Amino acid sequence: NVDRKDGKLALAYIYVAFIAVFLGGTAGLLQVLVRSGAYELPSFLNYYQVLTVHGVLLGLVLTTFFILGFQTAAVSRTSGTFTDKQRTIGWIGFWVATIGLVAAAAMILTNEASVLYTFYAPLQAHVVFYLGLAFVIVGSWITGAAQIMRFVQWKKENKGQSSPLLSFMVVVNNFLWYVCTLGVAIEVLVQLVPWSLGLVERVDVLLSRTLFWYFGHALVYFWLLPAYMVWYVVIPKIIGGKIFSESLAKLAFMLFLILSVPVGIHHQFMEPGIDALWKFIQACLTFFVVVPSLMTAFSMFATFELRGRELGGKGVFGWFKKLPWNDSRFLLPFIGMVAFIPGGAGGIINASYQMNELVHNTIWVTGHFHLTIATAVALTYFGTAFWLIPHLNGRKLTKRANSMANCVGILWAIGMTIMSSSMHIAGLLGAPRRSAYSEYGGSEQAAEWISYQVAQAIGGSILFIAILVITGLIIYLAFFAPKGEQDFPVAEVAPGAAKVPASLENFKLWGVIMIAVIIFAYTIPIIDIINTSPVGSKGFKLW
Ligand code: HAS
Repeated sequence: NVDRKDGKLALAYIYVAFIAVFLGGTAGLLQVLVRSGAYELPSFLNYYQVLTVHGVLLGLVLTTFFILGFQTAAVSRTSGTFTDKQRTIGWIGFWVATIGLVAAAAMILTNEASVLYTFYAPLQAHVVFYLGLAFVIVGSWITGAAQIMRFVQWKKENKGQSSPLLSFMVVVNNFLWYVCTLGVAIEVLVQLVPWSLGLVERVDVLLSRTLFWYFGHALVYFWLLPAYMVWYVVIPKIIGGKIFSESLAKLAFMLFLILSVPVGIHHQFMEPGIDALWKFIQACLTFFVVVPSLMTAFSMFATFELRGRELGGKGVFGWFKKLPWNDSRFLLPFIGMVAFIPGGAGGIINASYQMNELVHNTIWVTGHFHLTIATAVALTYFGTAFWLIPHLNGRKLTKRANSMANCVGILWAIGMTIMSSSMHIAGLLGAPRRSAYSEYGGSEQAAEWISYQVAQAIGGSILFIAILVITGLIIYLAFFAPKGEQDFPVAEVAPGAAKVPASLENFKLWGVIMIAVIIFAYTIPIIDIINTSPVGSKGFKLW
């Protein structure tokens, strides 16, 4: 079990994450209603402010805070209780991140930072917004360090043994986070803060975007990997099965470590100023980073089929019926997995340069990330929180709460199918993302989008109902659920599995490969950007 003191730290993070779900979800409802044309925002709010609240709270706050909470619990469960020093470091990280969050939120609410969750130049925010985000990142580094310290202690105490899978995964995710956040930290400290303070007149927009996307794509895998932790380690236990292959899981995570960062330019295919060769190279690397997800799909199918057959499932699909469909701990992540199949396929379309020309900056992309982050990942987080919170605070996920949680999964599946499909279709018809309702001067093409925008509002409203149920459930599980024991499921490895090769545990080796691939993929594009920068002597230049 997770020690109660460690549990408090994990819970603090998770509660902040769910406050973000409620507020960010409300902003999402306003979003779809405005885009449908049926509703106008009150005069004290503007469209981009609401879009920023939505993106920052759900894309940055829910994720980062849930991940830090979940990972703290996961390390404590599988490597052992934190020492007092480690836990204190964890709490320092929590407070640094939370102070940063409050500062950044205050700026968004006062319309001083309506710069969207991607916040790169040329949109400019109040300096306090940037500093607030910097604090959130530094806070996450500090808590992440506490998790790594606990893992290192385990390694010292258990020399020569292969490390606990869940803790190993947490450490990989933290390393990924340290390396990718360096890009955004440089962007914020070297470009955005001096510019926002008026110390420099201009900043290079292309450099700002490139530094952001160096961080921004690895960010999506920082979100995804905790969901994969649940899929690989927790789900097999819930269905009564075993981990299909520990080596496969560890290899998949190491592949994410080396391939998640050097693909950021696939967000910039349509941008001038980056040579086609580097776009091509990063497109190829993007296709490589699909591989660990395909490995994950293979492993999950194998786990499900093996268990289903063990329970007597016959024929090609008989095993499928044997899975525990009434158990929300399984059902919600499972719906997430199903959504990730079209979500991942959409990602592959985005990454195919020529097709990116069709979909870039259309609402297709919004459809893509509502399947990936907002369904595959978010539903896994929700399904996990519903058992993790009672595990940490000594309560129980009751039968009724479990049924409510299943309702969340079903509402989410229905709402997201309607919303995301209409986003994908409208995107192919040319509807732009990040824009409020407009008839574009009576344009015939824009008229085609309106029915899909209404469908998005219907889907979005169903999702909002799900968010109300989630909020109610979290409050119930935090304060009112009956006291009891709720298990933190961790599966064992299948018997007869081969020993994990030592090279897969060698962080130095994979770290060196990671840095080498990043240097290869980014050095020349960045030198090119700086050398051809239009920002003259009056503005800021790196060298
Ligand atoms: Fe993406 C844009 C490419 C994955 C999130 N992506 C975005 C943005 C976000 C985002 C937020 O190349 C917008 C950023 C912005 O604001 O501008 N993405 C990819 C690729 C993948 C991918 C190649 N994205 C993700 C994940 C995200 C995420 C994961 C969040 C968590 N994405 C792009 C590109 C763009 C982009 C371009 C830029 C577009 C533009 O022009 O602006 C891959 O990693 C996907 C691989 C996934 C798979 C699926 C494996 C399936 C599994 C489930 C198995 C199911 C089971 C259940 C076992 C290959 C593991 C079976 C049961 C049954 C009954 C069937």
